[in-house]
Amino acid sequence: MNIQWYPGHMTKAKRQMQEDLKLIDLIIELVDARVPLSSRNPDIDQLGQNKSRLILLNKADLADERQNEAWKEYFQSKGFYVVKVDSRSGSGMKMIQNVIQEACKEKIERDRRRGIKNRPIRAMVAGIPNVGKSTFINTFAGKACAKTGNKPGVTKGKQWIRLNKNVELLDTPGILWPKFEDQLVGIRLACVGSIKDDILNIEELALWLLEKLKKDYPGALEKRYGISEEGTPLETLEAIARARGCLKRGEELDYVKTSGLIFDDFRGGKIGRITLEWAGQQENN
Ligand SMILES: Nc1nc2c(ncn2[C@@H]2O[C@H](COP(=O)(O)OP(=O)(O)OP(=O)(O)O)[C@@H](O)[C@H]2O)c(=O)[nH]1
Ligand SMILES: [Mg+2]
Repeated sequence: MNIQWYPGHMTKAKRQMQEDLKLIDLIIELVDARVPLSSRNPDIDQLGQNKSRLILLNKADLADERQNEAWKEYFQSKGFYVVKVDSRSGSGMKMIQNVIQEACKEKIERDRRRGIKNRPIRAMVAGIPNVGKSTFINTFAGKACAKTGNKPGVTKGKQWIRLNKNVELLDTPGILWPKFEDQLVGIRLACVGSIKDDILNIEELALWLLEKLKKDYPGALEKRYGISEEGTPLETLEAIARARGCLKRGEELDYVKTSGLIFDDFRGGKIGRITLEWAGQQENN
């Protein structure tokens, strides 16, 4: 399967982010909990040197809870602070305030030693497209936030959102790109809906997902569609088509329609809480 994906403005966005990073203490990096490595940008660790780092496993509500825990440990072992969140419901938000203070304790201490009082922590939200940056900012900042306007002495036009007296958020999220040269990364991102459907072959993608689900989450398809999971991925796709009456004129099975239905269900969490990339098991992914 060949996923062609040419994001525009990539260099420009990276340069913009490099500029923005000069203004901040902390990077809040959102990853998709269902594909925590594939949804990261390979440059961010290098770009983010010398910054405090917080990884949010976003869309944790759609991912396998056992894997959420495993990924949390994985990233913690690499030196990141980590919080599992559901930005839509707001679950996990309360914890973040405390974790931010903890992640920036060196900066707070440095300020204290220099006699600087109450300088807020400045944070930036970063992540690949569709990972939930806007949803997170809206939920986290909530109604209580106020835009603090342009700050004198700082690059013109930058808006800061004051979350409370301790934290300010740069209001333009840093948009990054995943490692789209890697086919499997592309496939996983397409499955979770981070790459537009119309640039890939949805039937091939559905067959990949069905095989994956049967291997890693046996019984999930059976439960959702009342079908047997025996047989090839194609046979499973056909069984789902029949179970859901996805037919073209003349009783022919409609593979495209069936594939679309499977992805709607998968992305909406209706097949269960599923993680497509398991921590510490590269060979299984
Ligand atoms: N279930 C679930 N859905 C989420 C969560 N966070 C975001 N979403 C959904 O994911 C989709 C993308 O969210 P956005 O906030 O627009 O993502 P973004 O990163 O700002 O996207 P771009 O601006 O395109 O880069 C929306 O449909 C959100 O409702 C979450 O924690 N759980
Ligand atoms: Mg957005």
